[in-house]
Amino acid sequence: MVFGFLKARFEKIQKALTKSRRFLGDKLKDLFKGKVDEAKLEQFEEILFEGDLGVKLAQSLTADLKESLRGKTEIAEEEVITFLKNALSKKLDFPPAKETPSPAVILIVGVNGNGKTTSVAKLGYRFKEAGKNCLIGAADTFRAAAQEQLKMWADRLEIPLVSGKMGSDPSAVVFDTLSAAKARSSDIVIIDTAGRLHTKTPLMQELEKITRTCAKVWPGSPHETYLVLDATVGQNAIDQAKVFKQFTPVTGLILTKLDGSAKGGIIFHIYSELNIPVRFIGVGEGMEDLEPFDSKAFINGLFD
Ligand SMILES: Nc1nc2c(ncn2[C@@H]2O[C@H](COP(=O)(O)OP(=O)(O)O)[C@@H](O)[C@H]2O)c(=O)[nH]1
Ligand SMILES: [Mg+2]
Repeated sequence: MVFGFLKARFEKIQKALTKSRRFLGDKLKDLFKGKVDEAKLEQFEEILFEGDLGVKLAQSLTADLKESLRGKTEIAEEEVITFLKNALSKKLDFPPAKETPSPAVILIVGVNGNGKTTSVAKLGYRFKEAGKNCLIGAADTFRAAAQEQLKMWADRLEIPLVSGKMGSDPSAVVFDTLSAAKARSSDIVIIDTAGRLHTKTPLMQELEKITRTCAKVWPGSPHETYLVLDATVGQNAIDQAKVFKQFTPVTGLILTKLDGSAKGGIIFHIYSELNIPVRFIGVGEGMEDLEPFDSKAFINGLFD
């Protein structure tokens, strides 16, 4: 039973990584058929770079591979893959996620269209399945469509929702949500926020106010602030994360749309640049399509 569940999870991740695998694992396997020479090592670096691992990481992994070859001219492709799997898992050496405390407030932030609202719904589904009493706060008061979308999800999931008037101060919605959560003794509160361009300072300051409001109404909250990044945008995700990190303490990342992305390698680049752990990955549009990030399953999925 447990084994069947793990297998299903593994297959889901495997499937979501199909495009990324074609871009990385499959290319490397092809490259290392036959003799190894300098040109191949250069191509190795190029493939890593094109696989969105970033220049620095591509260079250092290539140097490490050279070192481990030590003049050998033949190497089985499996050896290169094993080398790379080990080297990559060392690059994601962040501590595994602790179980979310209960009660807890989870704040969801990120750029428009990255998948915040969908991730709120997916998290709600997960926690509800785990028997938690959830409450969702609709602090995206910017677009009517956003509120409707979240309401639709909340209705489907049968999770209560607190929202505010269109155009009202999102911090006021946060205040109402946390007050309601206390009154109803909710276990998990998930707060959706408006998409903000990381380049617009006033919007980023609004985020600071939201975080402050959380702490005022519920000391110690938000317990988690997840930044939602879209895996299909590559390098730009790193620029976004850098700015968000300045305005709010980001405790983890949700990397969405891996199912449609060839840029799964971005995870290594993001962590090497920002030191923020990836906590969940989005592998589809449905409420069940969110998986806790497991570096081993992820790395295997990139190659096998
Ligand atoms: N394929 C895929 N689509 C996703 C994923 N997460 C979100 N989406 C889609 O991305 C679009 C934008 O998502 P939304 O949650 O509205 O983004 P928001 O603006 O950040 O709230 C929607 O069409 C979602 O269905 C994912 O993991 N995989
Ligand atoms: Mg939204």
